[in-house]
Amino acid sequence: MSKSVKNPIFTELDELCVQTIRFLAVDAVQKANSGHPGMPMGMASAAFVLWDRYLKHNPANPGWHNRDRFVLSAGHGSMLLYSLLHLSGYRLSLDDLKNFRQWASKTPGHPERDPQCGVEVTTGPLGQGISNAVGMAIAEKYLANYFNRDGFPIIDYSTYVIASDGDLQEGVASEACSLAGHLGLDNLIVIYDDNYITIDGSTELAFTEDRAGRFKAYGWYVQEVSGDGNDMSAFEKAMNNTKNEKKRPCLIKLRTHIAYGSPNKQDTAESHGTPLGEDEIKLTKERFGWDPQKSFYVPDEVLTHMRKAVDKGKEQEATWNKMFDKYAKKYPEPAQQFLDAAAGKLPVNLDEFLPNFEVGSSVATRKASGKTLDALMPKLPLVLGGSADLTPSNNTRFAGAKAFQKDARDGRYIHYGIREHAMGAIMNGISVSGLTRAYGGTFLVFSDYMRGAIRVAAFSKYPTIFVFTHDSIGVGEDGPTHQPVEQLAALRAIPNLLVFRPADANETAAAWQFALQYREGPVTLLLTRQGLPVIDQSKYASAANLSKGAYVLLEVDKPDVLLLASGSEISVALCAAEGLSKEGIKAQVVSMPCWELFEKQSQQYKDSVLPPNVKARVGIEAGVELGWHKYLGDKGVFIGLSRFGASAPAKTCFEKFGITVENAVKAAKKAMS
Ligand SMILES: Cc1ncc(C[n+]2csc(CCOP(=O)(O)OP(=O)(O)O)c2C)c(N)n1
Ligand SMILES: [Mg+2]
Repeated sequence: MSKSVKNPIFTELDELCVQTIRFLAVDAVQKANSGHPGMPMGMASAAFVLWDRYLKHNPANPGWHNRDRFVLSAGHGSMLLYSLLHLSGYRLSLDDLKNFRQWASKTPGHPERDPQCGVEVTTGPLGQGISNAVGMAIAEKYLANYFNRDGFPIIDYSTYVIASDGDLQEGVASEACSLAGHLGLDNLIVIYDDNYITIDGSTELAFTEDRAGRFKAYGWYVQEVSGDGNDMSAFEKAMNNTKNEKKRPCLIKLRTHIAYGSPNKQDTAESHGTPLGEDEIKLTKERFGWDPQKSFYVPDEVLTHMRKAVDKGKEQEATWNKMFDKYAKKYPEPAQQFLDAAAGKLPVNLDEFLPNFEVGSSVATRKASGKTLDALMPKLPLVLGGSADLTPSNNTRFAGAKAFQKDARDGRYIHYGIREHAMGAIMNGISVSGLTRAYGGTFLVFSDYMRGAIRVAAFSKYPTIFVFTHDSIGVGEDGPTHQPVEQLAALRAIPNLLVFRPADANETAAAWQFALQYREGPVTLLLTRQGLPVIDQSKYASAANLSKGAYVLLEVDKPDVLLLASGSEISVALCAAEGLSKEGIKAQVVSMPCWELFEKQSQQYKDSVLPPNVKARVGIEAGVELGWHKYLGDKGVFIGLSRFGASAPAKTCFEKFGITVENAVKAAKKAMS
C-alpha cells in the first residue's frame, strides 16, 4: 500500500471545492423537491479530502481492478457521491445532477450499483453498505495473497466507507464489523459521520452507547476527530494514521454537523430529508459568500482542480498496467487467471468435473451439494465459501478448504459465525470485487435474516450464491422454529432472484453448474436435510434440463393429469404417477426446480411442459400454496402446508401433513373429476 502521504494545508481553493460539493447537493435536492441535503453538507469537507488526496481511482475507467473502493453506506446522502463523481470527471454530467431522482436518470434517490459511473454498490438500506465493504476488504486480502508476487503488488487497494448513525445502529453492521475486527481487515477504513442526528431527532433518543468503545472492543483502530467536521488537518492526520495501521480495521469518528452552515437548519433532524427551501438556501449561500443567484454553480477553478483526478487516475492505471505487463511476462499463469476472471470466464469446463450420482442410492441434496463442491471448488480458486456456523449441516466446506483468517489470507472458507445478516451483505461485497465470488450457507428458515442482503443482491445483480439447506418440514424434530414453510414462496417473490430447489443429487449438481456459470444476479440453492432417491436419468429425463427451470421428467402419451413438484416432493410425484398408472390414469410428472427460469422460456416450450389442454393438475410442495395458482389454474389441487410445521420425525411430519403418495393419488383423481 502506498504509505507516503503529505499533510497539505487546506487552501482557499480546497474550501471552494467543498462549498461546490455542498451547494450542488443543496441545489439538486431543492430542484427535485426531495432528497437529503443535511448529510452532504456536514460531510463535504471530509469527503473532499478523501477523494482529492487519498482515493486511488480512475474516473476514465471506473472498473480498474486495483482502484480503491468507496462505499457511501449512508446512501441517503447520495448527492454527496454524485457531486464527487461529477466533479472528479466520471460519466455524470451537470445535467445528470439536475435530473436527480427523476425517471431513468443516472442519479436515483439512493445510489444504485453502476460500475460505469463509479457507484460501487447499492446503498440506502442502512447497514448494508458498510457490511458490503467488509466483503470487499476480505476479497482484497484474498486476491492480494493469491495474485501478488515479490515486487508485484497487483492487488493493493483500500476500501473506504462513509457511514452514519443509522449504519452503526443497524444490527447487520454490528455483525459485519465484529467479523472485520476478528479478521484484522486493516484495508478497511470507515469514516463515521458522527452528527448526533437521526430522523426522529437527537441520537440521545435511542443511541447513547460508547460508539468508539464498541468498535475498540471489536478490535478496530479507533480515532476520534473533534471539532465541527471541518478541521481538515486533524482529519488528515487521522487518515494518515490509518495508512500505518497494519492489523486492524480503522474507524474515524468524525464529529460533524448535519446541514453545516445553514443558519436555521444546522443540527436539526428536519435537514436530514427535507430540501432546505429557497429562503434558507439564500441565507446559507450568503453566509458562505456564495452567490445566491447561482444554482448548480461550479467555479472553473474547482472543476480544473477536481478534474485533475482524471489525469492522475489515468497515470495510476498506466503505471499499474506497466507493472501488470511485466508481471504477465514473469508469471504468465496467474496473469492469465486474472484476465480470465476479470472477463467472467471460468478456468475450467464444469461439465468435465461434475459428479454423477448413482441410481438406487438415497442422497440428501445438501450432501450432493457438498460432493459437488468437493469436485468443483479445487478448480475455482476465486470462489470463496462459507457458512454462518452451520458448516457440518450445510455441507458447504469442500474437501481441503482452509479457513480464511487474520494469519491465513490463502483460506477460501469463511467462518461467518452466527451472523446471517452480515454473511449475506459480506458475500455481496465479495461478489462485486470483479474477480471473486462468494457462496455461503445457513438453514432456509434463516434466509429471513439475510433477506435484506438478498434483496439488494437481486436488485443490483450481484452474482452471489446463497445456499439454504434444511429446506422444509423434512428438517424433522427441530420443529417449527427450524422448518421453513413460507420462505420458498417469499424468495420466489423477489424479482431477478433464481430460486433452485433441486429434486435429487444430480439436479443439485446441475444447479451448481448453472449457478457458477450464471453472472447476471444472485442464485439461491434450496437443499434437503433428508435423503432423496437418485432419479434414474435413463428412465426419466436428464437433470441437465434444470437449466430450463421446469421440464417433463416423466412423459406419457396424452396425459390425463399433470403432477407438478419441486425438490423432495418430486419422488412423491413419481410414486403417485406409478400408482395412478396401475389404475389406468396417465400422469405426467413435471420437475420445477426454478420457476424464474421457466418463466423466461418461450411460450411454445412452456406449453410443451404444461400442455394447456390438460386441466387436471396437482402441485406438490412442502410449503405454502402462494404462487402455485399460476401453474395449477382454477381446477388444480395443491398439496402442501397452510400452517407451521411440528416437532416430530420428518417422516411423521410428511404423513401428518398429508404430503404423501396416497394423497397425491387422491388429489389427482379429484382434479380430474
Ligand atoms: C434499514 C433502513 N431503515 C430505515 C431507513 C430510513 N432512514 C434513512 S436515513 C435514516 C436515519 C438517519 O440518521 P443517520 O443515519 O444518522 O443519517 P443523518 O440524518 O445523520 O444523515 C433512516 C431511519 C433506511 N434507509 N434503512
Ligand atoms: Mg446522523
